[in-house]
Amino acid sequence: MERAIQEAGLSEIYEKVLSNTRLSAEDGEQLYSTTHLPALGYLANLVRERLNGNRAYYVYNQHINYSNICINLCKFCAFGKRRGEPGAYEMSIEDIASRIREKKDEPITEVHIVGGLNPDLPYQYYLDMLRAIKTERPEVHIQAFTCVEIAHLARISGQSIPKTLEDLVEAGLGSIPGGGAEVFSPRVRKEICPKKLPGKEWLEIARLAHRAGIRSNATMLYGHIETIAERVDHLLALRQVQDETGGFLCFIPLSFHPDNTKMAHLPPPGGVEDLKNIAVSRLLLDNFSHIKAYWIMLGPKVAQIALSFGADDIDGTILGEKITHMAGADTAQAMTRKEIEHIIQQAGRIPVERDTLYNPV
Ligand code: V47
Repeated sequence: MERAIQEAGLSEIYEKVLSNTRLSAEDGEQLYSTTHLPALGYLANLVRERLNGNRAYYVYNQHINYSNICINLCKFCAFGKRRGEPGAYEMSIEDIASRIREKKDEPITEVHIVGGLNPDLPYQYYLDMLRAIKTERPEVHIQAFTCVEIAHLARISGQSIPKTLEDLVEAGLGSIPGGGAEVFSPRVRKEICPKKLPGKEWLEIARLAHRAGIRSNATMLYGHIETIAERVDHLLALRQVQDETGGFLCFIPLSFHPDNTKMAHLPPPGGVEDLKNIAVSRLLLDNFSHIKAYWIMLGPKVAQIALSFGADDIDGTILGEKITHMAGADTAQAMTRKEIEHIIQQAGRIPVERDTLYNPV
């Protein structure tokens, strides 16, 4: 492999990886630009195995997308709808409680909740949702509301972000999912999600959550109009916050699904782009313990290969996801524990069931 690394012009980066030296923005751009995929994967895998050995994590989780009615209507999103539009929906607290009840016999440890910015739902709805889930399943960890939703909740409650977070934790919030980050670049946001919370504010909410002791995830939506430099800036902005707080649990590159969106004319990113984003994020985000290959978006086959390109986590059973499926994902709605363990073992890794905070279950 050293010969391949040399031929790829990646020897200096290889030396840095071996000596655990932080990579620069220029290194990041060079890694994204390489066409030598095996050399890139080899470098990322060195870091992956240094941090996580041969383990590949998964979580037994259930997804709830409580409403798709949204005031942002981002161009890349097929999930968000206006009220009254065909397909628009809003779950009642009882609907949500009954979804939790339906799965009570399954050993779920995490409930993952993301929704649109619904202008009609009151602040109390979100607190009631958390409490209702905790009443049904007191032991479950609730990972809910992206930084974008947290900003919306602070706005409708008329409170500060820290006070809003305090209320949510008191009602049962355990941690915050990584969505809404998209690409932080103002140029990209202006084009694809002009109404969404600016990137700087997303980062500030993550910081405030971490300071309040709430862990969160981070994502990047790639494969649309963003440049390589904008991807690298995004990753380095996350690395900076992680240096300050250490509060991010994992990073998840999200592969753009164009179907049924206002950007449906764009081709979806291919498998090479998917693997590059896993590998480069593993190499640049030296202070993140985990990189997740989100199988719902990558498909189980690419997710499985990603376990040798830097990823050490494959998300989980994911009962009931809607956001990716409305944008044309042809993956299943869920995987069983047996299926997940099988694809991990086939990749030569050891499956480890984890809870949300990466403690082995
Ligand atoms: O912010 C929306 C993305 C995110 C599309 O924290 C799309 O473990 C691709 O938060 N193509 C929400 N992506 C989902 C989310 C999430 C998902 C998986 C794991 C975690 C975690 C969090 O989904 C949005 C947006 O970036 N998204 N539409 C689309 N067409």
